[in-house]
Amino acid sequence: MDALACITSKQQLESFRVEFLGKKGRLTQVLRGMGSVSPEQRPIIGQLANDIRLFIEEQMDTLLLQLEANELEVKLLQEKIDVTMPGKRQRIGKKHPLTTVLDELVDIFIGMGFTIAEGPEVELDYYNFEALNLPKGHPARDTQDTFYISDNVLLRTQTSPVQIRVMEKKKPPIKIIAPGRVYRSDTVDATHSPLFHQIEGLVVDKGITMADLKGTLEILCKKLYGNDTKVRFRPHHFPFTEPSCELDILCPSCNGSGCRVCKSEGWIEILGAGMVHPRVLERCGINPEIYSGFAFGIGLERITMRRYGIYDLRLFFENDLRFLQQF
Ligand code: 2NM
Repeated sequence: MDALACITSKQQLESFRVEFLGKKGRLTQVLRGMGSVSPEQRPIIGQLANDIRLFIEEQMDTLLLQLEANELEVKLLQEKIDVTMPGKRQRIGKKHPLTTVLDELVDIFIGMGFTIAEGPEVELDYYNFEALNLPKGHPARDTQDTFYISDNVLLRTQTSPVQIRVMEKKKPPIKIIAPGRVYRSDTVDATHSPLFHQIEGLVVDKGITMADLKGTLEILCKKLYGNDTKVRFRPHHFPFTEPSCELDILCPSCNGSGCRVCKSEGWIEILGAGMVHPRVLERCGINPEIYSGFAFGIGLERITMRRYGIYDLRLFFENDLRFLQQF
């Protein structure tokens, strides 16, 4: 009993068990010695040894429960937390301004029934140029502004290849936008970056005309800049559309009289567009005698810069928190 009273841990209790009840334990030794006890005394001593074993085991069980309770109490004391202490503040980030404007544009197009198409940023020369009516030797595919990976592989310079891939696979009606990163080998300055973002759109069906193009893009501008926005369509040239145009909005700052915002132009260029060239449709397996379509391309950076008065394109890509936290 004295030996039990000194025990303060489970390890000590285990040593005690080995010492008294183990294979070579003291009580076991007593039972082994039964051979030398007279037959009359054997049952008495056997009974006694058994009673002692039961008694020790009972005492050990009680002690074990007590030790475990003590252990838990110590643990609870050690792991006590003060729930009234102030927590660590979680800093929540913000959307990048390009993401904000992209999300807004995507919402507008979804509302007009467009779906979103995606494709590879590493493209084949065929999808980026050839299929878009830009044959080898065309000035727009000059190596000066295209990142070539090999003769036939490049970083896409616009998201039109996505639309070519969709037209190849899907029969009209087609009504998609293709947002994403595009790459051009420009020298970096306040208005040029080798990586920027475009949203191109494409609508192909029977009987699509320039009126659909004008209506759709005017509604886009009114949703983006307000219902009283004035638009104009200026003739332009793109190799993949015919006819082609650019869309301007009347400068909301000066109402057309000319100011710093519109650089004295009175109008602000928003996007390029046109009726998809019949040769482009044909190459994708769409019969231009039956179907027609319009397409457009919007530069995300330019729209975002104007929206927030950002004067240097490089700020978008530097990830400076002082810049990003302003929006
Ligand atoms: C623009 C301007 C005009 C355009 C054309 C096509 C396709 F694939 F249908 F031929 N996609 N996007 C297009 C037309 C893009 O960006 C200023």
